[in-house]
Amino acid sequence: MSIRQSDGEAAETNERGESSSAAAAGAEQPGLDSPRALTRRKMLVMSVGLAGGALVLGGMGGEAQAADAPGAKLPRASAATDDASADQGSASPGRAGRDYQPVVVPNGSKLPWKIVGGVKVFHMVAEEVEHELAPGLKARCWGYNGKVHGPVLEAVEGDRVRIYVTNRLPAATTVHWHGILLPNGMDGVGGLNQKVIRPGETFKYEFAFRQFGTGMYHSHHDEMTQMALGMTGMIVIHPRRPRGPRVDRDFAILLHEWRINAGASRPDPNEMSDFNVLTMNAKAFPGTEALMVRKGQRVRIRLGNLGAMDHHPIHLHGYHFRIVETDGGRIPEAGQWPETTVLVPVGSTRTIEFVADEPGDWALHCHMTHHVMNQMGHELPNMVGVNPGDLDEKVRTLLPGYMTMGQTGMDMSEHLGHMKMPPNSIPMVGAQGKHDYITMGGMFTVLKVRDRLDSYADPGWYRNPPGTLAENAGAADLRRDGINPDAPPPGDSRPEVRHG
Ligand SMILES: [Cu+2]
Repeated sequence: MSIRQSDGEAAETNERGESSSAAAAGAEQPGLDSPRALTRRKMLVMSVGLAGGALVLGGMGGEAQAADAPGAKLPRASAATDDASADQGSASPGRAGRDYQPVVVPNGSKLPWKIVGGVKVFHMVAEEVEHELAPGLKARCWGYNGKVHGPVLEAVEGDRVRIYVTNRLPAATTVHWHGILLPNGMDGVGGLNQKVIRPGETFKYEFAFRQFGTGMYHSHHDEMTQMALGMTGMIVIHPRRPRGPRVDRDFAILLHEWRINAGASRPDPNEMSDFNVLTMNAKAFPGTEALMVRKGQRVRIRLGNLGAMDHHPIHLHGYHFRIVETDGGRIPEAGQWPETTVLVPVGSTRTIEFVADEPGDWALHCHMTHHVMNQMGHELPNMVGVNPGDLDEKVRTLLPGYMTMGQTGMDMSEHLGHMKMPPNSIPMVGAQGKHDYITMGGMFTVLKVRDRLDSYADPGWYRNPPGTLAENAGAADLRRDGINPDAPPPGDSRPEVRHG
């Protein structure tokens, strides 16, 4: 079934929003400024009006940021508000740039929409997708519209949405709108709220967003299988009127966990506890895209978790942030407290905000240390402290290329060059960083804050100003500060310990 526009006059589309992160681009929709569109909006205002919801200019939509795509030019300063919208009411379908600052989805995309008769119309297709979780690791997953996870559904408080869901899977499915206030029959629990969507069928969901904030969507039929294979996505609903300080950068990251045996081509939905691929927007580091921010910008990061079993304490380096919102709504300012780690439980969203006032490359990662490992890092015998002697040579007569690993931990940087990886698998840890090897993989990404940015394309590694980088101490430093590196450590009074 197709919802390609049947009413060429009335429909407006955001086809450009289809590509990665660029739905933003939705800021300039075809037809936005056509007299016809304005007339239509006026009509909508009258027919759909939201009580008390006059559009406040200079708020969320005040600084029209046309695009958040990598490479897109940054706005110089606050742009003038779209005057054409000055006489518009609030319940016409919300527009990027005018009504909201588009959300950025690292490694992800946003669901295109069109407006038909005042309703935002989306079309989701549940289907199998070959997805790359990190360079060198692909899996046959289930997702939506060719993406894993599904594209972010972005809308504005008060928007009425009609969402078609076509099932191109070999199994029945449904879609549940997690955290969204809606009529019971639209809630999407297979069997309880609706008939399941059988293969080949298209169902129609329709409701108005009575709220703003961060929600999620996911299959609610054979949940264990379908969510494990990737059938999840985020919902971002911007407020119709500004609430709280305006943000300059608004990111959405969905957390997930997978069991993909090395060499296997499908995630294993039967896994209950031993997940070996941990992802942000379905990418494991080094596959994760960095978050680019200009110094001084106010940043919002929306985190969601639709993994099977694990809650993730997501830790941000370099900043103190506030948790401003859950999937149950905005937290009143008096109820917010400062944090450096936010626990994102399964089936929840948490939104944090902070002002990026310290430049650098800052780690943003799950603090469960096994969640920043990739495949194969978890099932090895404990070899720490073991001296393999000539074991390797002996074993190599039986197993060419054998190498004992783990005697000093899991820093594999020395071995990567001559390690033979099984096909379709990724090293258990990290990637080369600017200064050395980064021994984290999985649920790890980087927040890149720069004094100046001409675009949101990745600016490369941070250049530390002189005197602000930890480095090898010189003998002169040690002498000056009266430190003998060969002496017992200060405070270590054990008589039997002799160093050097
Ligand atoms: Cu975690």
